[in-house]
Amino acid sequence: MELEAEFERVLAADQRVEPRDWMPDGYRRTLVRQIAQHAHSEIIGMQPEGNWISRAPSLRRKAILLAKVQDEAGHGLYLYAAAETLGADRADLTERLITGRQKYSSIFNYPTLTFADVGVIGWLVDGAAICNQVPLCRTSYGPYARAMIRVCKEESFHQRQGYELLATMMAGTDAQRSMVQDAVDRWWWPSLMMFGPPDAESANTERSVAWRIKRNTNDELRQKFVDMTVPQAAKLGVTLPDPELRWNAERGHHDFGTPDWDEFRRVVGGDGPCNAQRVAHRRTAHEEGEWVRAAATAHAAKRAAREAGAA
Ligand code: BYC
Repeated sequence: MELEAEFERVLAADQRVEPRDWMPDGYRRTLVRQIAQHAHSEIIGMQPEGNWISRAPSLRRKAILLAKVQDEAGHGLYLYAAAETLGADRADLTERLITGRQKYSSIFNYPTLTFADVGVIGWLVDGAAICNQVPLCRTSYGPYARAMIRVCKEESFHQRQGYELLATMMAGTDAQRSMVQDAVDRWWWPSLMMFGPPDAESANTERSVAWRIKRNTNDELRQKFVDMTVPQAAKLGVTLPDPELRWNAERGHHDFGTPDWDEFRRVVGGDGPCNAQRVAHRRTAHEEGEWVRAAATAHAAKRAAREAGAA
């Protein structure tokens, strides 16, 4: 009772819960679920853009893309480390990902067909990620909140590089401009789906907001993203593919159409355009990396034995 009261006091005072503090089992389970899913998204998220590293149109674009994809790997590592502070085992989380027992973001199950997709992922997908993750810098679990601070700084850079790439293409030829518009048409609705199902259908939001794990609901953040993106689209000179999109002066927000939630459910359920390919690729990388893990473990053991001998 005392421990629970202390936990509630920490939440009410908007302080952080730390790894050694008492916490309800459901709070721990929810965090492991969300953080693991988030970590898996960063790691799987390397694949769609990684597809273009060897075919980037210039050395400059290749260097930028390499750095960005490498950042995503780093984000995955911070997040797996945050999950470990809750008692999760990283090898077990990876096993759950490659056997389809844990989710990752729906957005990474769509193909990257042209180099404009690299720009649109930076602009829209990283833009959506920022909207979702900036509030998570104030999430109630300390290690997750602290990981998010660095992640958000890097995501802001990613978003800017995407926008800069698109602005360059929009100032190019007609063929480049239509490539950008085609990519925007394909990625707009999946980007809106990143925020999760509508609040009325979101099983976890109410509990997670009460625990201050989530600081906003899915619909609040989706609205914020639309409001933020519309003027950027106008500045770029692209059209967002939604005939219902318009400013609503009364609400002080943009009205917008309804994403295809059947498609969302299909993609989350494993039946998107690239689900099988993404998981198979991750599984192969994991299996082919076995010798690296074995070598690192053997090296650590040898070093520990040498140090024990010297002592
Ligand atoms: N895709 O009750 P709800 C990145 C699941 S990384 C797949 O609203 P919650 C980036 C949800 O898990 C992007 N599944 O859930 C990386 C739940 O299923 P379970 C990832 C989704 O957790 C590289 C069920 O649907 N970002 O940005 O309260 C390059 C019901 O949903 C999705 C994060 O993970 C989805 N889109 O809210 C570039 C951020 N949406 O687990 C960029 C952290 C929902 O009950 N996560 N589901 O079986 C969150 O903020 C929350 O987990 C969500 C969902 C808003 C995503």
